[in-house]
Amino acid sequence: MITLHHVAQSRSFRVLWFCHEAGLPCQVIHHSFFDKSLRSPDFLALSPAGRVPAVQVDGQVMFESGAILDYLAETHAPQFHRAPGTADRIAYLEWLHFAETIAVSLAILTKHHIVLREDHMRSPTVMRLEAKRLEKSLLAAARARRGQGVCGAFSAADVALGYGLVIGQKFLRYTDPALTEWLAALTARPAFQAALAQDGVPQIYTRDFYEAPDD
Ligand SMILES: N[C@@H](CCC(=O)N[C@@H](CS)C(=O)NCC(=O)O)C(=O)O
Repeated sequence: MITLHHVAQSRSFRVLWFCHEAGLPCQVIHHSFFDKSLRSPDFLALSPAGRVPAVQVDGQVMFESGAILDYLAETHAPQFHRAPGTADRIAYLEWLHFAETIAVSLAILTKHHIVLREDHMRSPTVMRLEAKRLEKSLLAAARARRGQGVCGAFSAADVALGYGLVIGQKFLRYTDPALTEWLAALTARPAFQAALAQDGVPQIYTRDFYEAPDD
């Protein structure tokens, strides 16, 4: 049994989704960004910077979503892993980690659209620039797909990237078929739908779309 410390719509969704893909039993502990529970000594013992996800698995504690997916795939779901020496190993590592390149753009956009509440703190220029960078990154991943995923058959890298594609819709209107077809394929997966049903009450993105204001 995996215990997942989770906040709805956050990167911990990657782990929740992966557990459903892999059929791994997972107990979800829902947290909030607003009640200081992520700053409690108990939580900081699991995740030293107070971030989600954190998991308890195999008698160990882990933080960092990419590392967690890689570990779970390697140890519990080898069909979603690409081991050293296998053909897709390099692509697997590249895209698993590139998912954080995408997540950095999401974090910047989230900060400027949502976290910074006063208009004078927000930058429409940063909003537009980062949305462009996000689109380029998502297109790079979308065009790397071969069949079910960026390493051929579906892998942990596709879950990590897929979270970025799903949340990216809050800031970008997808028109390129590479993005719309990828999104449709991911969101049609039963494991994605099962994870979504368990995600919890939206905490971060309460609107369907965040428009960059004109200067
Ligand atoms: N690279 C880390 C990022 C973790 C992270 O920043 N998580 C965000 C939610 S998406 C968080 O917990 N933020 C709370 C905070 O910054 O205090 C990962 O992928 O696990």
